[in-house]
Amino acid sequence: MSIETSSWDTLWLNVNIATMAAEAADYGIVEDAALAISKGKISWIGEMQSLPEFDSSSIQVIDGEGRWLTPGLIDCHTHIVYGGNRANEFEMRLQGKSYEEIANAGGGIVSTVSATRSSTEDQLFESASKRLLALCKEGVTTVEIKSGYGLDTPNEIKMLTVAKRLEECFPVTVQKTFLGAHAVPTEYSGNSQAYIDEVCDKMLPAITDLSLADAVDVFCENIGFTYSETQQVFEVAKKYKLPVKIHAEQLSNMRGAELASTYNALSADHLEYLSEEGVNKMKAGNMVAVLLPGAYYFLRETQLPPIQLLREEGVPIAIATDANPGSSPIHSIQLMLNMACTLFKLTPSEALAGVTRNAAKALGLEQTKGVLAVGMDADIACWNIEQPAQLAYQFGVNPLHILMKSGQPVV
Ligand code: DI6
Ligand code: FE
Repeated sequence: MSIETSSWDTLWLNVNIATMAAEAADYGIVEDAALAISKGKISWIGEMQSLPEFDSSSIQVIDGEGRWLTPGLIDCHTHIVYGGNRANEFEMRLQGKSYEEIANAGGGIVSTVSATRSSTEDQLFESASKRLLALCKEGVTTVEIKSGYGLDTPNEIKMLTVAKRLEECFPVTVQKTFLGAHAVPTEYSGNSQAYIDEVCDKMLPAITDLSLADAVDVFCENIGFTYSETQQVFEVAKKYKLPVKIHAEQLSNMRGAELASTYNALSADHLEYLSEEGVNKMKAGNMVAVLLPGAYYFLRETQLPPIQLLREEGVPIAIATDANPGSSPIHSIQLMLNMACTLFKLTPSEALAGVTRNAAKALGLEQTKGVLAVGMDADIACWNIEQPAQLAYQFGVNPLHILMKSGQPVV
């Protein structure tokens, strides 16, 4: 079979590749390999010895010198657009107050809502830029960003507009998620049903009109929204043909993941208190389990998600930062790789799949991202490592060598 090399515009030589292909064992390794790119898509992958003849005068050739390529990393659950910070609540928790107690006393999410409402779009853009830059520097090429600190129509629109601007200004794909049902704002205190009506009848339609959301999320929790309130939001999302996701079983078992499975949700996230029934429903619903070791760590949670059960049932596991000011003020995907292994006992290969292939699926992007294979987007990270397990094993020295977005090196 002759291979069409004339369309190639970029070629990596002398690399080892962790393709993360689903059908391959472990990392899907191709050693001593080359990878060609045509117009932002991967057009050839194989061993150096089977590389066809090519015209080097018209191709940008990059000698990888034995380094490793992986798919660009995907942080599939973040809240990086927000005003202020909650270091005071961190101190309160260290003095013995729980996350729930602080939330119930008027702190928590609603305190970030005040700071976000009083910030201008430019101020939010500037603070979120720093957080996004930290992620990109660690190899992230796709990020999900949630709203949920505006909690009224103009402020939710402001947050999602910032997320959209970030995509325009950074070499990163941004998936925008509407999380209007994150907390009950103070003006609706004690009347969560009226707030849910506002989310369903006003906010979601306005945001859909502006095409500002790729998905809809709900915080289903005793300090968030009930099973039936979550259901109401999901019904409206379904009407607008928006995929749903859920913050579920983080602090208690509300059967949120089960509910989400009946709406073909992309993912259920957190899941420390997920039951066996919940695991089975997630499997039946073809959902991704997004685990968030940063929140588990920062809240000093001790209840582990049912990892072995998820693994046995073949529910894909993704890992994300949950970067947010309250429960995970952590903007490091590399640290999450390490924590997924140390705290959740994932293998380094499972952890890497969690920020590549399975994270893509959690965002509905599995047709184009998360795996290095012919036809996929050329979002590629090149690492100064000797074996892929090093990505999860070490932390603090950034091994990223070159990051590529749609076939273009990122500066
Ligand atoms: N669960 C979380 O971990 C974040 N949101 C949520 O629903 C925390 C948000 C915050 O505390 O500001
Ligand atoms: Fe979250």
